[in-house]
Amino acid sequence: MRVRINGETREYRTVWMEEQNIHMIDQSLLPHRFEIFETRDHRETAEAIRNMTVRGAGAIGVTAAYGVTQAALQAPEERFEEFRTYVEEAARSLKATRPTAVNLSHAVDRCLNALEGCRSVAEGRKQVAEEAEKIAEEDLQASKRIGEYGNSLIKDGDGILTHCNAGALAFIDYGTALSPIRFAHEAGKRIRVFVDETRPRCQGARLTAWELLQEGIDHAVIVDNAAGYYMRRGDVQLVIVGADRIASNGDTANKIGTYEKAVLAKENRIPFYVAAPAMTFDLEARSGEDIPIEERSEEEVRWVWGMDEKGTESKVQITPEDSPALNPAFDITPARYVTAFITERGIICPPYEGNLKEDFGKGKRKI
Ligand code: RUB
Repeated sequence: MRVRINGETREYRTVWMEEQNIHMIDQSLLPHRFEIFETRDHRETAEAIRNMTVRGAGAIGVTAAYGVTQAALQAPEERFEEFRTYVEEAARSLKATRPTAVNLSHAVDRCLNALEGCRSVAEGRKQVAEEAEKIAEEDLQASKRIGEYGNSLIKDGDGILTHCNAGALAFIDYGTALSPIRFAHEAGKRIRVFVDETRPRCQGARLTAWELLQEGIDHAVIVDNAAGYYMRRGDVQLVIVGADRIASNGDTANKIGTYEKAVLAKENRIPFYVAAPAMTFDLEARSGEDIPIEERSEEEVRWVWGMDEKGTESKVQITPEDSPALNPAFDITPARYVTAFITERGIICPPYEGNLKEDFGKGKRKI
């Protein structure tokens, strides 16, 4: 993605590996500071996923795959079976960091599956590292294809609403929901993006707005409760969101608040698209009921982080000291609200049960 800092423009991936270290854009500091965070081993990597230094379904999948690679490269064991046990242990802890986005467990399982048939530690290390790079490369190609397919749904002059951040930062580059928007912009279509702020962590206000600004795409941040107002006024022609896990019937888990945007879109006869690669489908989940929803700390609701007028970063409390809060990180949008899925294999329309092929959501469960 294009990043402009101090008058200089450079291309970055969200996450990449150099020797045994994983480098990632520190998403907890944006938009106020652009810094690269480095992890030196799989434990630090698991912590970076857990505390959301890196976040977004695709990005945490690739980061976890690199984390398994770190474990494979750094395993002290010399005998293959013990080496495998060490790597599986690390894989288990990486998988436990965030439960909803299935990309993470699919990516970890693919790296473990790469060990099948290996007979030496050296071979195991090579196979895991290659599989992780393959996942990163596939992510990149998938998001470009999603952009090309999704662009065909966007017309000159459209207003597009998006929720959370499903852009380059949520992937390796390009992203899912923002990829069609980027392609449409590059094709010269005049579009305007309505960016839901996405409380409590404000991935829309902080990350999506930052990305669109970097790309020079017309946008406005709106409070989460303003979406219906703009839909009803006729300012929004389509909604595109990403996904963290999609069940075989098309029920979709995405950032909390997605469900109500989908209901509002249907009420206002606005198409509601979910952009996601095959890796985000979990055909073993029969419906949304089978998708685990991550509950995060109530502190994220009670406190907000930002920059004051003097340019100092600070955290302020916005609730009474003793009020408890609830903080589900995702919700389920029933399939009947999803007009179509934009995937790297094309646009998939209902009925989803029949139209989602078995090879969606690859990653044979391993641990
Ligand atoms: C991110 C989120 C994004 C999806 C889509 O949640 O809900 O919309 O992950 O991402 P969080 P992708 O910020 O809690 O990780 O574009 O990677 O499919």
